[in-house]
Amino acid sequence: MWISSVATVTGLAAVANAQLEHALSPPHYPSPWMRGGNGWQDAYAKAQSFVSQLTLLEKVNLTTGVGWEGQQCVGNTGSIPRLNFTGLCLQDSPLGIRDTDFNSAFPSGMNTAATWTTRLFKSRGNAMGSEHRDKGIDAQLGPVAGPLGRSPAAGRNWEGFSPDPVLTGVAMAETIKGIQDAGVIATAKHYIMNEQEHNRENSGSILAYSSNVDDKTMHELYLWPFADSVRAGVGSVMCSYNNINNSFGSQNSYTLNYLLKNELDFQGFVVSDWWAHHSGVSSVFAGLDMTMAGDQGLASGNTYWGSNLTAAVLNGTIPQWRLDDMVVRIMSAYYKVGRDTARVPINFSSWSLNTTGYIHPLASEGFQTINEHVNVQGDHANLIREIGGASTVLLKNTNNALPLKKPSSIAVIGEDAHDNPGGINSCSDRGCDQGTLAMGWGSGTANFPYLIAPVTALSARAARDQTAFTNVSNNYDFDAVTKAVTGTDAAIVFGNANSGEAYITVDGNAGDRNNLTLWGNADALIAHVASIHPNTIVVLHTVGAVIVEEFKNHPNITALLWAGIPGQESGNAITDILYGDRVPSAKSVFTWGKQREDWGTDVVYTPESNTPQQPYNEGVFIDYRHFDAQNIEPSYEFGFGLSYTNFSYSDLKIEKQNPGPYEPTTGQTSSAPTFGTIDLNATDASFPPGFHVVPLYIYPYINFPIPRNQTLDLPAGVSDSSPQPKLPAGGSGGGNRQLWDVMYIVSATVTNTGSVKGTEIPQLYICLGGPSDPKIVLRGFDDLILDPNESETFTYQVTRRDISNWDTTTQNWVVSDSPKTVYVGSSSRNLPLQGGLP
Ligand SMILES: *[C@@H]1O[C@H](CO)[C@@H](O)[C@H](O)[C@H]1NC(C)=O
Ligand SMILES: *[C@@H]1O[C@H](CO)[C@@H](O)[C@H](O)[C@H]1NC(C)=O
Ligand SMILES: *[C@@H]1O[C@H](CO)[C@@H](O)[C@H](O)[C@H]1NC(C)=O
Ligand SMILES: *[C@@H]1O[C@H](CO)[C@@H](O)[C@H](O)[C@H]1NC(C)=O
Ligand SMILES: *[C@@H]1O[C@H](CO)[C@@H](O)[C@H](O)[C@H]1NC(C)=O
Ligand SMILES: *[C@@H]1O[C@H](CO)[C@@H](O)[C@H](O)[C@H]1NC(C)=O
Ligand SMILES: *[C@@H]1O[C@H](CO)[C@@H](O)[C@H](O)[C@H]1NC(C)=O
Ligand SMILES: *[C@@H]1O[C@H](CO)[C@@H](O)[C@H](O)[C@H]1NC(C)=O
Ligand SMILES: *[C@@H]1O[C@H](CO)[C@@H](O)[C@H](O)[C@H]1NC(C)=O
Ligand SMILES: *[C@@H]1O[C@H](CO)[C@@H](O)[C@H](O)[C@H]1NC(C)=O
Ligand SMILES: *[C@@H]1O[C@H](CO)[C@@H](O)[C@H](O)[C@H]1NC(C)=O
Ligand SMILES: CC(=O)N[C@H]1CO[C@H](CO)[C@@H](O)[C@@H]1O
Repeated sequence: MWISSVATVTGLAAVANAQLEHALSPPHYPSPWMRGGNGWQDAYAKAQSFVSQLTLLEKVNLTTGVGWEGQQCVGNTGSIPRLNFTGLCLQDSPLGIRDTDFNSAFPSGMNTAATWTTRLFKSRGNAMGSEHRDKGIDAQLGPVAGPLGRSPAAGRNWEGFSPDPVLTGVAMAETIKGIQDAGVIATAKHYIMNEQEHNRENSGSILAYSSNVDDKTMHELYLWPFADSVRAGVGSVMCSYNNINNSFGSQNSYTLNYLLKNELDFQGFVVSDWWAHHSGVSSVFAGLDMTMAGDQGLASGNTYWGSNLTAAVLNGTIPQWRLDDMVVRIMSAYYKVGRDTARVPINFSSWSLNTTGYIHPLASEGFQTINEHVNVQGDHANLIREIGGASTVLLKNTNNALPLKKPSSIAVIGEDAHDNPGGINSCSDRGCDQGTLAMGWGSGTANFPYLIAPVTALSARAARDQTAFTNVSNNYDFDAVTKAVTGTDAAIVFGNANSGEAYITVDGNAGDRNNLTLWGNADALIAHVASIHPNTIVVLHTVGAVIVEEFKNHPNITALLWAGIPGQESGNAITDILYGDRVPSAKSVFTWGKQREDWGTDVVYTPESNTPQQPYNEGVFIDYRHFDAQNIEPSYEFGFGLSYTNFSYSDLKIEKQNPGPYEPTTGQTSSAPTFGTIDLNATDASFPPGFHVVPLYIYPYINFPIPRNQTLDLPAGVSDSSPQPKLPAGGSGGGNRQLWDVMYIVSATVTNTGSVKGTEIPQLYICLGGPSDPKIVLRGFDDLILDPNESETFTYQVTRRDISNWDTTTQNWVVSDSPKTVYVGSSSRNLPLQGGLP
């Protein structure tokens, strides 16, 4: 395996210009070494002096996980006892700390995006970061921009933000800044095109699928939010399980070396997804810097790196400069976010909520205190409730059904309004669909400290108002439902649709959803209530789009709300909205099709061969770009959402700026530096005398003969440490810095024409004008809080990047000659203002 994967990489070099069906990834070597630019200078200097004192074994220790359940965290690197440096702790998840207690369960990424509020993106990041910091975690494994959301049924879309790359990019950047301001390394993942769960990993003779995408689509869609992440200074990027052009994410020299480390000038470290690692030497050269969980397979006891990496340096196959670059990137991320001052010892264990247990759980060794039950929640409940409400999209509201005004009676119907009878955390990694849905399932989860079910908050509110209250949790007992709703002022029906990560199957759904309808008979339940009650209010807790065309058109369904998966304050958040204590302001972050076929892209459930190919033939046309291009009318469009007030748009102004011409980055890097000297005497790399070996634990020591004269068919240039050319589109974090030159300042007046105070999300779209461009693409947005009759100016600075296309020949961004139009309005299909960009 070690050798054959090297050969695989080499084999890829031979083929070029293949079609997408079996596209191959071009080789790109050597792996760019860190240079310490773009706000990384201080961290780089500190990392250099730290790394310069390390021995070979100590350096290898920082690159390699100790193996599954080797230590307290979900991922742990080796340590440096000589310097009293404990190993790095990497911990899930993107919505709160996984596998511990006294933590918060935040709203999903998708909900957060639906607020379209950068302040909330960053506050959530900062709150999550501080919780991770106070449990002793070095790196939070989030946020997520892969999956982006190519297919609505894909299982992990909710962990990320939106299929729109700009909305996701802004959310990534703000979340990263929030996490890292709290003194914790953020990890942008899963890089890249990890767009479905089925066949994401090798299984028997069937390889993980290959996402095959053309260069233009890569830049204009999937890479875009990762560029924003790098620009925001993200410390770490996690590669994905899948292949990209038939080369694994963990050893794809084109995506890692060329795109991420060269063009985007990424200065932090690349970590593998857990066991997404498939080779030793070739992954090192392809740009991977840290392997997780460290073992080759779950609890396999052996590793591609660790002692194998030590051997590969000792036998001269891997040059010192490359190992040093891996370690200096890891330590630079550590210093950049201030881990040297923010760090507290790890005070929890992923593997047990008990106070005492094994520090090395796999080996059942080291019984001690493992969990101090540190309460890290602070006042985050308020923020969680605010985001929950601010992310609830009001899709339909007829006859002023909402907000509720002290109704004399209400009925709350549906299992999704009620507690999970087994308990809030009874399903491991939330792998079930019982009771109210406030989180999907998989590794992207956290334990709930508590979960306010809608029935709890709504019944409390009813008691306060002296409103008669009935409820039914059973989705199948229509007689009880009929009895409960009859004669009430309003019947509020809850339904959900769930999804998650592939390693858990729920009701036959192996991560990805099998369908786009509601779960557990909820569609029939809603139809039943609507057939007998003239004021049926429907609330959906779903992980993405579901088919709602019938609800939309049903005369008795007076209101329809999407509440997403809002986290621990779910019931309070929806009550705030239903009663008007918070005026809805959220906008849908995805398109609602009328039928599954409308999206044009879908999950592939059954591989067509042992090397499943996923050609992204649709190019940049996913979600609204596809609906617009094909003139498909959705149930609700991207960016749509109602309020309890109304807004008008006027007075579009476009001011052209003159930033000067775009200059491609030129010149060369310095040659690869090394830090300190390493001892190449193999005898010194063996286990020290008397060393206690923890069983199945991954170490850097050699206890086998070092292979020295194997035939390695390595691609050209892998070891080249001489100065390398910079890329025209590169040179700065996220790409050429002139891409952020302001070309136009666009402004518009937004007025609250209704009678209550509310927040409007003005959205700015651009038509790039070329024959192969989408009708419009989102570029900017804001959240304006307006009193009745109040007006405010929405301003957006259109950058060069905003009006550019990727040119595959020059490998750079270009502003085409096509006439460009800017649009401003309240959704992707309600754009009252437009003007040409001169
Ligand atoms: C994948 O192959 C396509 C078609 O040859 C090419 O345009 C694209 O740049 C390749 N991408 C990667 C990541 O290898
Ligand atoms: C490598 O890390 C392991 C696990 O933390 C530790 O036991 C070992 O002493 C470290 N080795 C060196 C050379 O620091
Ligand atoms: C080692 O680190 C721990 C935790 O940071 C600290 O309590 C201890 O004093 C340090 N020991 C030495 C010898 O520096
Ligand atoms: C080194 O890698 C080879 C090939 O994958 C593997 O068989 C071996 O177990 C590894 N060695 C160690 C010590 O993990
Ligand atoms: C050096 O060691 C590595 C790790 O065991 C091995 O994969 C590689 O083939 C060796 N190189 C040579 C030239 O034998
Ligand atoms: C937690 O403690 C209980 C009671 O001592 C024990 O039965 C259980 O196995 C422990 N759980 C873990 C994960 O160690
Ligand atoms: C109404 O809600 C309460 C609180 O969750 C629950 O205990 C009760 O079973 C529900 N009633 C019905 C009929 O489902
Ligand atoms: C869709 O899937 C859910 C969850 O497995 C299931 O409850 C529902 O019945 C399915 N819908 C249809 C129409 O089959
Ligand atoms: C609406 O509800 C009323 C009962 O109030 C019922 O008679 C009517 O059939 C319902 N309409 C539809 C379209 O189901
Ligand atoms: C390698 O190290 C061992 C033990 O430290 C020592 O005995 C031996 O002489 C060294 N070999 C060389 C070539 O320096
Ligand atoms: C190196 O190769 C030679 C033959 O080319 C062989 O005799 C020798 O055993 C090999 N040495 C090692 C350490 O594999
Ligand atoms: C054992 C240990 O170091 N526990 C730490 C747990 O976290 C708290 C607060 O974050 C620290 O103060 C403790 O030192």
